[in-house]
Amino acid sequence: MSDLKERIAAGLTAARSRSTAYTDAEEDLLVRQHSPLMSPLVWDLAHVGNYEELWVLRQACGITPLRPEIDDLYDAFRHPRASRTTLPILGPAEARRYIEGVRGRVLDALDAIDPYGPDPLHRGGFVFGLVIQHEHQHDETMLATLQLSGTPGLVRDGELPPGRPSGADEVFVPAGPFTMGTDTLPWAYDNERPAHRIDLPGYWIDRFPVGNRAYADFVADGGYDDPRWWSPQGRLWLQRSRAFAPLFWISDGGAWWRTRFGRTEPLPMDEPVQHVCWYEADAYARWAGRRLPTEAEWEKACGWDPKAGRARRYSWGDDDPGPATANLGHRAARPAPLGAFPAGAGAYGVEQMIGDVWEWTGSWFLPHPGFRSFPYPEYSEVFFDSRYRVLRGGSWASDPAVVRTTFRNWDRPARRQIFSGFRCARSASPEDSPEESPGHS
Ligand code: AVJ
Ligand code: FE
Repeated sequence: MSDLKERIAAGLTAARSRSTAYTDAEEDLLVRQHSPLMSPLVWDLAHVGNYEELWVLRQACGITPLRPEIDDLYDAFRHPRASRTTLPILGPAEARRYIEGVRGRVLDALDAIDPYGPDPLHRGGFVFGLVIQHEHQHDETMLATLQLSGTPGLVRDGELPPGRPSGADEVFVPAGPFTMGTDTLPWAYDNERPAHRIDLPGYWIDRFPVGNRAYADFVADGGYDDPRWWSPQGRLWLQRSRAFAPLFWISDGGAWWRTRFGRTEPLPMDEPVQHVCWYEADAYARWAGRRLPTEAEWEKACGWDPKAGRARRYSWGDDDPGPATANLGHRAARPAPLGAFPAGAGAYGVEQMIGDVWEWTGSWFLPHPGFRSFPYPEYSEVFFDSRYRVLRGGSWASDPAVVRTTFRNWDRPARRQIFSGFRCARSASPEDSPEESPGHS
């Protein structure tokens, strides 16, 4: 097998071993509705296999459907998440048999295809990249479901590097053009394309994500009770949700605790805040006299290399993520402390943009100029309706296959069961110059 085909086979196996680990549980845990926001885990499992059948076997290779009668059940647009336990979906044993049957045929298809031929689904292994990324995205969703269910056993205490002191610290990104998006990454989604020039005014952006300590100051300052900090929609969300702190925070009157996969532990003050929705991120930023970065500001700070005049695949360069550059792939079931990855810094000095927590941006999820839907409009295009905010950078729960400078995630602004945090930014004033920036490197 070619190198590319070997990499694809390894990617398929890695994604499947995650799905298997997250669904290696009692039947009841897999079929139950843990939250109206989430599917039962057994739905995600068979949906992953059904997507793989649909795209690799049927669309790319013209193979006759294995189980056409179940397509409707696993179409995410037909049935809302909250209704999926009421459908005649496959049980755990049958779901496992089905996805294994699909996978065997997919490996045969991999053998047979020509990744250098003209078919855009085959070229560069695109359709395999599509299903590998899709499975990893659902694996992260399954982790969020497991977190909501309080299931123990998913805390992995993998080693993470120590943090370093991190007071208020921001870096300056001078005015100038950069290239946003990509034309060349073979597995990039349609929404990351095409590459295009954007000229940004100068701005300041936090070196690190906002940490629990800083966020707890906002809470202690009455941030959740002060309408000044909240957008009109945010005020409505506050009233309806009765939120008083990030999801999974518990107050014992004096100190903060948090629950994580069924464990209760003191809130680690030096970790990035996670499980905040867009409204909370937006309110914090206003309280701090700042704002959320736009998506373009986030991407430029993350990946632009002004000396080379090109975008890097990750903030530190094009090398694959490693233990010293980012916290990805469920090494530990938590974000790393602030300052843990100096080797992962971008050209302007920002750190921890890749991994740890998804970062809310101030931008709606909209198409890049020149966008063309590929291979189907339901992946991205149907969400371009200004009801979804963009998140960037991936979380501790994201596999490296679904994280890069150009990768775009999106969600409703009220969602916070995802592994979401943020950092702040502010526009530069005319007298700001690169020389004055303490963080410019
Ligand atoms: C990009 C994470 C918003 O989970 O709805 C999964 C990814 N698309 N199956 C989602 C996705 C189709 C998507 N997000
Ligand atoms: Fe899906």
